[in-house]
Amino acid sequence: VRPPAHCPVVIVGAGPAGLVLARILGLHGIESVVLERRSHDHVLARARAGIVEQPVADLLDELGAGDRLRREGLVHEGVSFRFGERTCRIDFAETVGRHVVVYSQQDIVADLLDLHAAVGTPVVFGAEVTSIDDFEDGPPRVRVLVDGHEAVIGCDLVVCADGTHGVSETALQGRRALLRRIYRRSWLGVLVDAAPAADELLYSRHRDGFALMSMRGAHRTRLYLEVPASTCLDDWSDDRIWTELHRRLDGDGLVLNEGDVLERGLTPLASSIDQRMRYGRLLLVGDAAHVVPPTGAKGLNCAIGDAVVAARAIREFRCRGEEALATYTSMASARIWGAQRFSWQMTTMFHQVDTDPYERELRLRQLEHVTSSAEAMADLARQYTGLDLADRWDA
Ligand code: FAS
Ligand code: PHB
Repeated sequence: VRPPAHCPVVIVGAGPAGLVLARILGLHGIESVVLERRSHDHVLARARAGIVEQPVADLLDELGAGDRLRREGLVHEGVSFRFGERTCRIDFAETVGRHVVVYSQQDIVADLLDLHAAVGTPVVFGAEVTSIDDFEDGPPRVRVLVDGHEAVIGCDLVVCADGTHGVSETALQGRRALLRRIYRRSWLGVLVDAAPAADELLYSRHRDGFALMSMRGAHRTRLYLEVPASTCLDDWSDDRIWTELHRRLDGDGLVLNEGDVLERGLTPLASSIDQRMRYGRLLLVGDAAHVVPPTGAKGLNCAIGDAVVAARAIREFRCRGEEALATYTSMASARIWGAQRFSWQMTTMFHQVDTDPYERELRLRQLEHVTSSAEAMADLARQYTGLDLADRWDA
């Protein structure tokens, strides 16, 4: 697929945000093109998120990309927190009548790409956007390199769904209203060829650090260890990883099943938000606009929530022009700040984000508080299973 010379909406990035946005626009008869710098195979191979909030799973269904998620995804009606000598289960169904679906981000992206191929949305792989110009005052020009050839695409709007360290960072250099928090901690994540040792996720606050047992279907376990941000992956042999995982997660009748480590990776914990998600005719969605630590399983879900709001702004723009873009940031920010706050709370409760003894005790008491009553657990369950999307895609 070659990029067109002009397209009403250019979307940079074929991640969840860009692909959901292209689908919603297509259903409203608005033409877009998705430009993705990586190959199709690379995009599908990237190990990322694994938890889909109920409202997001329902949205994917409505967009026609939910069949495999419903067939193969695991519906989870609770999650367990272990801290001190206690293991406490948060019952989503009992408290708020909701659930989450365990289904990988790679599979969501694969399902969306299949759908786009079936309906003919132009998704151009190996297309690196090298610059975005003229977006502040009028129709943007998007410069893209495809197979070594440079092309310029004229458009009415450009949406940067290019994740962290994408071209939007360069295009907006020095103008961004960024707030950020660095935790000096990372997650060492492994995908293991062994059945999960329990039916639901287990978040464990251990004196040696946080650990999480998740899963990818009934036969593969996804496991994470809190490590210092300075950690070098090469310093962690499989044996060392297993020793630490058993130390932090075994107990209360649970013993992890060992198996071949199929994938490993490091993800630094960071929070950031661009308080301006719109710059003239350039909109930011997903990780390009904000990042959260994965502890709250919000990154993927927030990115898809942005796409719904951006689609609304684009539809309004086509009727009312520039003024319609003015409300984009405020429409998106309530849900984004909800995810920021919840991710920060989950991260600080479980991780050794500081060495101050008072802070450490306070964070333990916070964990005790959120599991101390039915009301407190209902509040946590509501946030974990998903804040309502800010808008209806088809309204
Ligand atoms: P994405 O980063 O998914 O997609 C951006 C796309 O833009 C990429 O395909 C990139 O190749 C493309 N791109 C960038 N620059 C471009 C250019 N100049 N031209 C063309 N294309 C360009 N979230 C969770 O909830 N749970 C997790 O466990 C979790 N683990 C993660 C692990 C890692 C290593 C990372 C990096 C993130 C993780 N996240 C997790 C967060 C993650 O899921 C993101 O929130 C989600 O991918 C955001 O989706 P998008 O905003 O679409 O950005
Ligand atoms: C995952 O399965 O990758 C996962 C689950 C829960 C989280 C983060 C990641 O909070």
